[in-house]
Amino acid sequence: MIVCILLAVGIVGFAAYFRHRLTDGHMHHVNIGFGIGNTLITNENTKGDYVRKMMKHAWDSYAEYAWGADELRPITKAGTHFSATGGLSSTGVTIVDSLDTLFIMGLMDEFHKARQWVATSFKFEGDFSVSVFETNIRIVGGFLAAFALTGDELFKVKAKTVVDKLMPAFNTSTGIPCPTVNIGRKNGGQCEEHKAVLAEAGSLHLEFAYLSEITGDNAYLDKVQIVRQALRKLVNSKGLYSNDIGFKSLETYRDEFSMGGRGDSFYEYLYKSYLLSGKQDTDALDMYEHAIEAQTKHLLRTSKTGLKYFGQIHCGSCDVQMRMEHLGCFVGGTLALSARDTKDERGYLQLGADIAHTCRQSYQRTPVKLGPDDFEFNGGDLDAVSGIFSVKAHFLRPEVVETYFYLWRITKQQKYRDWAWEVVQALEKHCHTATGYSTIHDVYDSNPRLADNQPSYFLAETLKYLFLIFSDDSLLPLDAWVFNTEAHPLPVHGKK
Ligand code: DMJ
Repeated sequence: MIVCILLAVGIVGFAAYFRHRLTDGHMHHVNIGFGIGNTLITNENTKGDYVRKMMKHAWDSYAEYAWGADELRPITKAGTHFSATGGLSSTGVTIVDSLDTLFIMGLMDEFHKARQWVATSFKFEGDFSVSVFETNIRIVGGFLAAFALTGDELFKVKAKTVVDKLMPAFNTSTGIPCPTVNIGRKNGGQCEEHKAVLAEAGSLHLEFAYLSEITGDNAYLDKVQIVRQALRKLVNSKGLYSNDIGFKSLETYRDEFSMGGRGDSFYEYLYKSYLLSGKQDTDALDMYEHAIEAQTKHLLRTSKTGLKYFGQIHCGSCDVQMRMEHLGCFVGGTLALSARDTKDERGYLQLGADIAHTCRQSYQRTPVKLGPDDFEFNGGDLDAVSGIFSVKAHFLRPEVVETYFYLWRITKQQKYRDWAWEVVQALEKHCHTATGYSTIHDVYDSNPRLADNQPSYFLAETLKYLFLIFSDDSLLPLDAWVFNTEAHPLPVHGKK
């Protein structure tokens, strides 16, 4: 009886809370799937609430010391500039990247302050070049998710304004965009680079497709369809895609293959484009399955101690290097998410779980219980630890907790929540400062030096995935929302 009363009070309170949130200010009601099972919002003692406090601390510190700058330097207590999205001036990347996390966590005062800044101070103009990829995943993705969650037209307008300035990058002979574009010049200026990067060219589809959907203008989708068809032609006889590709002519510059940086989100976007389209885009699924099959055949290795990982190839005649990057850990989640749409559901799911296990080992085998940026597999006790040429820093990246998130949602095995909580504790112990969270120099140092950077993706992705792991599945259900590679949720076609 008491339980029923408490439950009823909780449901009413919870519903009222979100009715208030979703109808506040410029927003109209949008169903983002909050369910009555989600008690995290009102229960102060939960792990989800704890993660929300981490977000508030990261955000408040940014707001106090770096407001309007791209990212916070928590030790210097100053703002820093991220040239990939803003040339010489800042575009408030942390603000735009954080909008949806603030909203999802119910940090509404902070969200409204961020919205106000977007309305009055966000500028994307000047005679400078930006990275098409970084601008797309962080700024465009941030605005689009904010629009999808709130229905606030301001965010749609901002997303369109930014993408329209990226469009000249696609005026190449292949349709593959120039990696950077001068946003101050009508024709985009001279494209100075000679080559493009697979992950960058291949990680535009979700945002451009959704922008076409909400504006009714197919110009955006058309561009990325052309990119897809061009990339498709670059596959080699083994079914592998090189990370170094041409955009002036269809060619590959170097046989570099990996699931890590420079390749990673190309694979992620193939599957997620299928998902976002409401499973209409079967071309994307087909390319994804073939690409995973080829990567599995030619790059997947099992270490002597039984850890599975995707190795890397750096030249045509080179052997597979026995190393993996933190960035490549995302694939455990994508494999798990995609499993049921593939011809080998059990195989994909198992491999996703194996990658999660390997990536956790890279965290477990350090004194600080946070993983290095890359690690090697040399046999015996040296598996999944950094070598002499590895980057031993921890950059507050999301990929490992991202994989825990998908595996938790899909398998419901408690260990993924436990592993995520281990990460929370390690972050608190080693990266928490009085003024935000900091990357650290060396995860093999039990008292690591702080590296003085709080990347925007820590707020956009790492904290969001951690929060969602401890939330109910009805908060952004995976059959209705697709997360872009910066963890910005976009609604599945036909579900909203
Ligand atoms: C993020 O900006 C995105 O996840 C991107 O796809 C690659 N890596 C960073 C964070 O590690």
